[in-house]
Amino acid sequence: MSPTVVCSEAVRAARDAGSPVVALESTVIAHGLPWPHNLEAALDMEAAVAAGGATPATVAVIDGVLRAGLDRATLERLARRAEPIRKLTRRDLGMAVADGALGATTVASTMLIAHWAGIRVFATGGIGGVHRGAGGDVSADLPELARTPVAVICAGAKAILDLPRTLEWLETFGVPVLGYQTDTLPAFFVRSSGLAVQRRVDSATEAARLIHAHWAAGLESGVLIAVPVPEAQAADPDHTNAAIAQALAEAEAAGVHGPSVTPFLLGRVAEITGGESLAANLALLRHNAAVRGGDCDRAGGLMAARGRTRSRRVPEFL
Ligand code: PSU
Ligand code: MN
Repeated sequence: MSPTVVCSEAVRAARDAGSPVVALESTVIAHGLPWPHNLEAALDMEAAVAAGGATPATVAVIDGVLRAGLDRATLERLARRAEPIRKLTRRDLGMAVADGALGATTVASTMLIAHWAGIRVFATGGIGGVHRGAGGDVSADLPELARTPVAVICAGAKAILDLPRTLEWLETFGVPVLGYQTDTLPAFFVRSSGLAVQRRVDSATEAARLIHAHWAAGLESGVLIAVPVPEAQAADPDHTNAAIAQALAEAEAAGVHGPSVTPFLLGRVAEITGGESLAANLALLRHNAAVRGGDCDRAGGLMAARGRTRSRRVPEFL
């Protein structure tokens, strides 16, 4: 039995009609971006998904209830941060429900809740991964990708991370990494990390076919579809790398650790680059929701599989 996820009327109707739904996360709203850009990004992503013909389902835990599909007032509540908002990953969900807490969901917990709600596709910015250095900080996003069958459209892993080790981790744990119109893993604010993806796809139809094949073979992991930031808003790699180095040194000096690391680094990189990284971040979020949400819909196949997600095995939809 899956736990109860309360879907909005629009999400429930779309899901029951077998029409496309694309999940969106809320940590990026509550912890990843500054006000008011965060609200704007949340609304833009929803609008982009809708423009592609799919129904957006932003995921969060609202007063202890797991929700897929939020109204505008709730998005604004998460964006304004007038009250404490937890950053919830897999381990935190039970406690958030027990406490009736307000919490934003990361890539990991959004995948999980999307899966429980029967949603197969999720668009976000950058996934978490293996952090740099010897501290052993590995985002819970990675093991979630290894165990939960949701396709995650992203701009690769956040550039503040150790990207080669993140890619190795995904390989070890069986998560396919598709490059959307690219041969290399995007590096979030910039278009390429220089690291080869497992496989390039040039259309959503091709991506959908491979994702189906993965699940049809009985594999139950997620799949990454990595989309480079649009050229016009890509950040300068030298600025970005210098800002990341400075932010990492500051985090170390200030003893920042645990779930605070990622919000701290993203915030400092945005400040140090004078908003250049922020512009790239906003652009890639919108782009991932727009291009891919619509394309997955037109590709059709991924969505056709969605109704079956509540059974753990998805063998017969090819
Ligand atoms: N990408 C962004 N901004 C963010 C995040 C990703 O552009 O705020 C969030 C996602 O929710 C991701 C989380 O799951 O950061 C990873 O945090 P951690 O490294 O603590 O696992
Ligand atoms: Mn961490």
